[in-house]
Amino acid sequence: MADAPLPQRTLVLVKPDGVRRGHVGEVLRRIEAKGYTLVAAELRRADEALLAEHYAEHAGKPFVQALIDFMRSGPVLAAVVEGHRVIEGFRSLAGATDPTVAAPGTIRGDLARDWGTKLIENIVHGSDGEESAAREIGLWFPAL
Ligand code: IDP
Repeated sequence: MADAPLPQRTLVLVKPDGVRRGHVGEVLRRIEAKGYTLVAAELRRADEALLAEHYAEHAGKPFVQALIDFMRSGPVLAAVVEGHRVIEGFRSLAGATDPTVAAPGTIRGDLARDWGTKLIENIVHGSDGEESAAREIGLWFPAL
């Protein structure tokens, strides 16, 4: 008998704009409706050190401090989501980084817009590869 495929995990964050605007339930609903499994979920206030690590790949970019400040502006819902090809699948649910061009039907396309600020506020984060997923899950949920 063939081995069952190993489930994959990704880190999802509902960013402070998503929490403030009441979209936590809608984001989780879409994840579950798609058929993925929630492994952990917690409303958290992230500190500067965690966020600097989380966004280490953006260190030095002009928007990184504004991004960290925004991510500290209120609670975030951090979640670990599991399923075959979930990293790619959640990014597809999330849509393009820029909510103005994110396709309707996606989380960002349906729930976010450009507010004219320097920072792109786009409701959710999802890990962008297996290596970053493992690193980010280790940062946010060290006990998993
Ligand atoms: P992603 O979240 O779609 O993977 P990344 O390029 O990893 O996009 O960027 C991380 C986050 O940084 C984005 O979700 C967005 O909030 C913010 N961001 C990315 N590029 C820009 C930019 O050019 N200006 C302002 N904010 C940006």
